Amino acid sequence: MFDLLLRDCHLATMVGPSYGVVPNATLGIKDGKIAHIGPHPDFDIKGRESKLLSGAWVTPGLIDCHTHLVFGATRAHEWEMRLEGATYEEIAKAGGGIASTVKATRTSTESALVATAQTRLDSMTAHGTTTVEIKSGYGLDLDAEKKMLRAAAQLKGARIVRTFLGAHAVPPEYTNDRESYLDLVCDTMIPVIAREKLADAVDAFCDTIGFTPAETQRVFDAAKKHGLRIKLHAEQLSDQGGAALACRYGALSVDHLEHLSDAGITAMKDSGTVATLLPCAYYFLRDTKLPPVDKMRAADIPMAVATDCNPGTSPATSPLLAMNMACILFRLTPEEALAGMTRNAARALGIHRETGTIEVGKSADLAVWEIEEPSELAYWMGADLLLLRYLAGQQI
Ligand code: DI6
Ligand code: FE
Repeated sequence: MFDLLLRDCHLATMVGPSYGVVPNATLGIKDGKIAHIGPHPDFDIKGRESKLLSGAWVTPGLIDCHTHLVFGATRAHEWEMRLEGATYEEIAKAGGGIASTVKATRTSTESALVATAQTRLDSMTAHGTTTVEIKSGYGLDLDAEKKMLRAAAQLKGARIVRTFLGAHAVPPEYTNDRESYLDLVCDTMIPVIAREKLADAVDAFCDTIGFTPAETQRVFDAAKKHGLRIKLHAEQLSDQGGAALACRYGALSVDHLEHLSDAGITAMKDSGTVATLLPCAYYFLRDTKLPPVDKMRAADIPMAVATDCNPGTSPATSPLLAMNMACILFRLTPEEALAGMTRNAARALGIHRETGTIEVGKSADLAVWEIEEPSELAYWMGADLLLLRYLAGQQI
């Protein structure tokens, strides 16, 4: 006896080619897990509860594997400045950019951070997200970083995976002493975050307005020493060789990658590290340097797609919009875009044994859609296609 049966649906399992489609299916859920995949109708199968989906499509719940969802205030005024010609780097150098969000985040209460992030998360989940990764990195001191990570854990309606991004920017009080800020990140913050289990992974921003490869390496050494996984903002605004560096440390993912070089591709090939593409940030910055998607595909590098939701470069919440942009701007196929928001996003978070595909034994994290074929998930722009969402077998 199953706890729940989803009957008369089509499955895009994302296992195998062509979306891993199982047409006319019955899906059985028990103890929060996918327990049965079979044909419809199937009169022998019994469930405590049964839902007739009348030909709707079921996919794995969407996984947004790169966001900065918790932050103090929007930066709409800077965006207006950029519309009038200022660049992201210019604004950052003039004390705006990440630094202005740091100010707002430090002065926000934890409950205010929870409330504003919850509103954004609600808009993500309304478009099918069941797992969201959330980075710190707007606190940049131990208390404010911990406040952000605690706020992230209080959000409701999705599985939350937390990443410590203390090396996002050098905070204003350390402008003339970067070395001491890195000491603080590596010798104080990372050990505390690891001990108090406030994050699963450590990320850094390796770029001209972020941290050098040598500084990034220090952060990675500290993460490794304290048993935390590694991710990296790499090759977003310039080529620093960050992807190759992260691969040497067995990173879960390297993210952005617009400026990834051939050497970076070679380093990523067969490394197991996922390439996370963030087309909404590319769009919002009016970037023109495309990530080398053809070369990634040729090298069989798994590609994930995420919103990068943040106040400066990507005020995006819809996973479906990110998929659309991945297709239109980066020329992913709709199937690659969906794999990027499910199977490969799970790998980018190291949770692929639990979620990311529809397979017996995995958590019943599912999205049910009112569409005729799975490519429509990347095709519509801003449509409300979601009918139902399940997290570990519970409708939410
Ligand atoms: N790259 C990004 O796109 C975000 N962080 C990063 O390192 C932007 C963060 C911000 O501008 O607030
Ligand atoms: Fe980011």
